[in-house]
Amino acid sequence: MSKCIESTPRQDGFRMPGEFEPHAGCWMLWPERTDNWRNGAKPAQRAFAAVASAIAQFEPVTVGVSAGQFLNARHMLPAAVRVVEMSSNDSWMRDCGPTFVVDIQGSVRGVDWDFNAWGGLEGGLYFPWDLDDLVPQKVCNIERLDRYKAAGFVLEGGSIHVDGEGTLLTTEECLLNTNRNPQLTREEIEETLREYLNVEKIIWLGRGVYNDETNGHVDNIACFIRPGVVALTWTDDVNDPQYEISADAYQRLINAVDAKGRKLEVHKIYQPNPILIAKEESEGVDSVDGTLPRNEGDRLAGSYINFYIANGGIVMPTFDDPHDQLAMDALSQLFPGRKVVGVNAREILLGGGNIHCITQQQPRG
Ligand code: KQY
Repeated sequence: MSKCIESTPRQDGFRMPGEFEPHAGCWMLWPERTDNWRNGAKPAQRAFAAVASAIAQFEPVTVGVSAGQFLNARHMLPAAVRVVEMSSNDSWMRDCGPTFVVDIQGSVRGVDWDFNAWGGLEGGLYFPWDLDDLVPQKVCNIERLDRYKAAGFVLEGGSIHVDGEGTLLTTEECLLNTNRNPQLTREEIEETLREYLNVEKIIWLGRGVYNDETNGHVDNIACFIRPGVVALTWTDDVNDPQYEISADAYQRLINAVDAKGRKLEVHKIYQPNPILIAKEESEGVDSVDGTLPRNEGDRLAGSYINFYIANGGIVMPTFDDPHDQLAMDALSQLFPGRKVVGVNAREILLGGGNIHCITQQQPRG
């Protein structure tokens, strides 16, 4: 049975675990909309399949797919990956999917936020988003998990990271944006996060990665490696627009203490060289009013921070860039005991996000 619960996770003793805690598996959605993914979404589907295969080495993966794409997805994905029919407006499970919470007995429940496609009618990335908004309910039904509905509160999973010990990392650019919860003050937003994720301390960064179309999701700029340890995207190039953003984030992080009163250890991960949309990439996307244009020469929000932490593994984006190996080496050192696997993620980046944005971990509980 899967029911909608009226109370909050905090009231019931549930908390959001860190991504580095054990997983029951990983959820994804299948890309197909041709106004976001070039060339009929075929290159993106190959990239999503590569991500699903990489994660499936470490833990069970389920991919939700439309009826029309079921057979194609089943064919392109390895047999170990479970494919379930699930309609959605696009394929960003991190953002439209449920956030899972656990209690001390090992029970797992979902949190179902309101989703408005990264800003609704004020700069959102597409309309409608009604099918995406149903994804948490569908996932919880399939898993027979009870669900908390955070009604009236807009949030995407990529806009938060937690350490599982009471600390949450987010950005002002996204959570305080007037296109998310304009009726709420910063304090009320913090209070809602405390209730639904059972955190104590919220560490606010300023902005996310330069040109990130999500209004600066934290999962592209910084993340917890484990409690007390954070990775941050970085450049030493003072002329790069990312420099000032990362420098500000660094200052905020080294001056913060977490919920347990610890100072944070901050590791800089050098970003890839600027990644620009090529002519043929731009031309492969259907131009549709109300969706973000993909113009030749526009800079994409490339970052190595957008990786997925699996049981015993890290699945990280690579870009055929000289910094790929540096980032891989850094993550290998930061995650001893996990095997780091790189997946070329340019096709995912062209759609506006990366590996973390298309995945959602379900904790083991
Ligand atoms: O989390 C993300 N980065 C999702 C971006 C959505 C892009 C839609 N075109």
